[in-house]
Amino acid sequence: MAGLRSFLVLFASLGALSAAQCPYGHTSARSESETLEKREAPPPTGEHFIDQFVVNDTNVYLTSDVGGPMEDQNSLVAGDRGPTLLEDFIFRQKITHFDHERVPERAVHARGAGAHGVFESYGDFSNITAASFLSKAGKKTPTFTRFSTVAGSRGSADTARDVHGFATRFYTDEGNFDLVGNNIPVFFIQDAILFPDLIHSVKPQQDREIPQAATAHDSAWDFFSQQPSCLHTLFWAMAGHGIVRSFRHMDGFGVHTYRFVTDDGKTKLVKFHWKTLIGKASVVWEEAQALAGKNADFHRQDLWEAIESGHGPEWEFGVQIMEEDDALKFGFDLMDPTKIVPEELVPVTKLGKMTLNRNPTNYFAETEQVMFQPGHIVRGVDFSEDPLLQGRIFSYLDTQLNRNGGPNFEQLPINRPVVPIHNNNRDGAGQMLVHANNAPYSPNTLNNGSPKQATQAEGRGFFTAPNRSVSGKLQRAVRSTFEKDYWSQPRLIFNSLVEQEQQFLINAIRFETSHIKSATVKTNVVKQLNKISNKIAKQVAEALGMTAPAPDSQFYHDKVTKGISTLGTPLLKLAGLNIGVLTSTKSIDAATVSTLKSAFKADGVNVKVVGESLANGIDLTYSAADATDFDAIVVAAGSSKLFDDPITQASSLYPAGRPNTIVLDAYRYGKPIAFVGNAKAAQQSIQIPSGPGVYSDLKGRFVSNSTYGGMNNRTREKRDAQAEDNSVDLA
Ligand code: HDD
Repeated sequence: MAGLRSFLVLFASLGALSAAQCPYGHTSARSESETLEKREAPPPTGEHFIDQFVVNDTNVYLTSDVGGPMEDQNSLVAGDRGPTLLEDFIFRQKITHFDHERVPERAVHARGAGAHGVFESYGDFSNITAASFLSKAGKKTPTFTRFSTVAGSRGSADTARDVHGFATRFYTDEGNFDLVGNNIPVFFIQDAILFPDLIHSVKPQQDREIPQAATAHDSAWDFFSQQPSCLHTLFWAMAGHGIVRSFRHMDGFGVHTYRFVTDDGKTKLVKFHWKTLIGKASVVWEEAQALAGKNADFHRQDLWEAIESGHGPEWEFGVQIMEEDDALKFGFDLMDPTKIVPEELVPVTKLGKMTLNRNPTNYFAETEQVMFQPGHIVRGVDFSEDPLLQGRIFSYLDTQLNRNGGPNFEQLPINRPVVPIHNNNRDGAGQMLVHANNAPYSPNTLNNGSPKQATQAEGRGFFTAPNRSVSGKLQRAVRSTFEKDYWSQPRLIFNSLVEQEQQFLINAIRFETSHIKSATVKTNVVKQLNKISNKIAKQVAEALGMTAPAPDSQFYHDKVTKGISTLGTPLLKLAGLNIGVLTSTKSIDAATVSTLKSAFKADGVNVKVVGESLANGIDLTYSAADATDFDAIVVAAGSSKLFDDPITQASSLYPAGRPNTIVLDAYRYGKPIAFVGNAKAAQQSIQIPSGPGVYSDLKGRFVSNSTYGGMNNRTREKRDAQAEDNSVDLA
């Protein structure tokens, strides 16, 4: 079985506070000096800060909302056959609460999943930032991260092609810092005032609310082709970054340029990065579409299961650091969120690591009620003049007032910081605190001037970078320093993809634009694409039945950059991936199933064994199993009869041809497939050609005869060299 594990190596190369510590300090009086001191983060182990709010319903009586024990299974009615009485407060309370269970979903990023985690600093970075969570090697800070798609509503499918949200809150010992980013390092537009236009264009058509969670329609591409700043983000989304294998398999970006500020006020311009430690991976479009019907919760489930199995995803957190004077040095304005700074020019300095290690206890209380804001920043981090960021600082608070019906949502368990809150904000719907200070204003003498003003020099107050200054006349226009070249960087992205990904990207645009009805929009799209690449424009035009345009070469170039390709980057870990072993219940025993599973366990790989029935330790029946359940498939010895003839050999326990369909779909979705022992006959009978990612049995051993579907040549060479050592003995 040791050999079995080595198959995985080959596959890899393919591709808390206690009650006394209440955050608001209202259960234990704190001395002034205590609250003004620098505070330590809550202990990273032991009780989680959210635990103090968790309700335990074990072995208790049901009560009303105001505490009296009662029964609530029958409403109070008059006589045997009479109507329900208005007096029935139990009925009214239960139904009223139910009627108000929903809050407005997020205007964008409505569909998402979240998890708690911990961030650990790699060092003392006080030379670049005063942020306390980066002040010491090994310092741990609790986090909560929510991943999302953008356009779809709350019930839409996870695998819709879309930009993915990657929002993380650091519960630091100096307050909450939210990094509300995406898995794509750029954004569609340069000015927040265009956000409603962008979102109205990508959301479903106004009259029939179709299509859901999709940009394959006229208005989206009308906007994209009229607003060419969209093209760069669009190219990332049309490549694999729009259809990720899981949230774990994607990087994250702060997108905007921010500032780091030191205690003495020195500033640097920074761009934030999250780099996945599992490796980037995406699915192919055919599988994403199948998943949208077969398992709309695919990403949510993957995240949940990875954390439950102890293989919580990890990311390294880093920054590209640039000087204030460098703002225009790279050929564009660093305040322009439609541009990346290639890592060849400014490498990413790694600052720490985040591990997600705890699933929410209650989806609504935590994931739905978490209110991220780009405006939640801490001492040591400051904004930049990026007009998109400036607008976001307003929008999130505004939309959250709408979602929560008042300003006290920051007091909800998932939103409150892990440090005490002292200020003169008062009252409002849902106020949860009992403020004792009778002088809720500053300056005051009646409460000895407290809460005191914390400044840069005293009380470790937040401060805006002293270097920031502006001058000039008021204007309503695109900034003169914003590059008018919207095409060179999308071309850079395209050039940096491996060949198969380039074709996937073109196919994605072909799919989307084939849904456009307006001839004008189609023409405009092809014109824009032609400014990026004539090859792309030609291939799209061909699918649309249009004449291919002549090259418009002003922005053509051959440069490439790293960090863009998904298929060209080997996976770094296998944890949480699923292998399906197709077998026959008749030819396998429970001991073999169990040995198979434990052989993969050390790598965190789940093995699901598929058979005709659930006897002998089989996990899934052929009726229930689907290619989308697995990242790789092993057609095991003993199963070959199931593949011989879908009609005559089909078991009455599953629909005719089902095993064949699973293997064929896996092949179409680019998953590695291995045929073991006498299953080689199955490969012949279902006519899967040997080639990239298809492994066949040679002398009882597996040898790679090529690569994971979609691998590029560079990694293929390396992998083929490893093949001899990666033989597997499964038969
Ligand atoms: Fe936004 C939510 C990311 C531009 C307005 N945005 C939201 C979320 C993410 C982002 C990840 C979901 C947070 C969560 O999980 O709760 N948004 C971005 C990024 C942007 C961006 C990376 C550009 C760099 N957003 C942007 C602009 C505006 C908004 C320009 C408005 C002017 N975004 C919103 C919002 C949302 C939101 C409507 C919906 C729910 C919420 O804020 O709390 O206000």
